[in-house]
Amino acid sequence: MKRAHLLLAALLAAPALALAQGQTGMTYEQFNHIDKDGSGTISETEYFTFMEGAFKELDTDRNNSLSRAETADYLTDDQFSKVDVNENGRISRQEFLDHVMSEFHYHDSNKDGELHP
Ligand SMILES: [Ca+2]
Ligand SMILES: [Ca+2]
Ligand SMILES: [Ca+2]
Repeated sequence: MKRAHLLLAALLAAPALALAQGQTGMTYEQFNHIDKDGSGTISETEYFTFMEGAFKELDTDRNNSLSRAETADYLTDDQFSKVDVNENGRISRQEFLDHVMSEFHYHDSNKDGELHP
């Protein structure tokens, strides 16, 4: 499993309790991997760039959407349905990015545009 996939799984599968506590559900190593400029925080741009890359890696047949098969190792059926907002059985790039960016804003509890470890 590639590193990006592990991180994605951690982010998307973060337990509800951790989310409620405002934690990112990331390990130290995952955090540093996304924090490209080493500032100690993850900016919106760093997060977006990482997630665009994660989408490309998951989209193994390159049709610009994610099937249940492509995400089977990382998302449960319930999680898939949550991201597939228009319920067409595929996660589009837009649905994916909308979802992960809403997570970013959720975790950015002090609204400074940065995620702190
Ligand atoms: Ca940073
Ligand atoms: Ca695909
Ligand atoms: Ca969809």
